[in-house]
Amino acid sequence: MIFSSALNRLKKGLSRSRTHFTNRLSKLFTGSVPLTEEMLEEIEEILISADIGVELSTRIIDGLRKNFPLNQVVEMESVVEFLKSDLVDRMRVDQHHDVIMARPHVILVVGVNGTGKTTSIGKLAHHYIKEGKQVLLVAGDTFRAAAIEQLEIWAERSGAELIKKAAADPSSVVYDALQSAKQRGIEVVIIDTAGRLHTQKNLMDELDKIQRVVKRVIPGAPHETVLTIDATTGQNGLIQARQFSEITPVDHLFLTKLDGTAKGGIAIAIHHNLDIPVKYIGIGEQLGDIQAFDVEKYVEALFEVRND
Ligand SMILES: Nc1nc2c(ncn2[C@@H]2O[C@H](COP(=O)(O)OP(=O)(O)OP(=O)(O)O)[C@@H](O)[C@H]2O)c(=O)[nH]1
Ligand SMILES: [Mg+2]
Repeated sequence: MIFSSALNRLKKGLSRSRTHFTNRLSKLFTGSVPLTEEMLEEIEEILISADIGVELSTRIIDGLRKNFPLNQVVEMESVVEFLKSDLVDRMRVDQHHDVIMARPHVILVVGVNGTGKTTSIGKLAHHYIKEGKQVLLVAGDTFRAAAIEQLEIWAERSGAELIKKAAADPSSVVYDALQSAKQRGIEVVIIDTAGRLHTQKNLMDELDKIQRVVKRVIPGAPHETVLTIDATTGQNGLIQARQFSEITPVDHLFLTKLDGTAKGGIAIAIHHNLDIPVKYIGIGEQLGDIQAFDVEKYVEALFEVRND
């Protein structure tokens, strides 16, 4: 079978998760063995340890139990096929169409410190610029030292423009940037923000203020509020996503660092538990290491038996 290069890159990015899943499953299914209760428990354990979450893993195993009689010989491939289609069915949502209607289309990127906001903004800029769009980045992290320079580097790499303002209040930078984008007919504006925890009231208030300024300058904006979640933080990522989305409106997630975890199941857990779709995934530190989240491809890559 010929895979698209995007799928190959996704598989490479998810190679740790894949090894984790398939190695453990293959150990269970050596030779033709009848299915036992212990094997079902072990499969459940594999799912849980891959960050899919206890509740969902239990449901999946209940389904397996109904479909595969105990004490009968079962092939690993049929179990894997069952798991794949079960996961895909559970996570299928309306596919997001990447339609950009408004001009400027405003994307606000928020999240906890170090989860990959600035890097993901560089990747998003690259993605839109490849589509021929004009992209403006806004240095709305005026909090952390060197944050502006970091965004500047991503602007250069991707070919996006940048609006920054030294020692300014983030909402004032955002205001200036949006005015300028409006006047110049820029298509996509992506706003970087400082890392914050849901417990930091002053910083969460600041985010509110940014949202208000955006709305005031461009009614209907932000068109997307994206929350970055670091996949390597496992179930903590799920907690973060829940806490954050309770305080500020979040349209979808950018799940970062999936290349750095053996537990790729967190995408499934977040989808299942929070009903906030994962729109993008990050699978590396380079500009091109971004993919639109595609449930089928993702599950396929997660379970692919390694032969490389
Ligand atoms: N492997 C890998 N690393 C990533 C990915 N996305 C981001 N990183 C790394 O994660 C680290 C933090 O990324 P930043 O983009 O600075 O995160 P941030 O959320 O902007 O951080 P603050 O502004 O400090 O809150 C950097 O070392 C990035 O290279 C990814 O998809 N894969
Ligand atoms: Mg940053």
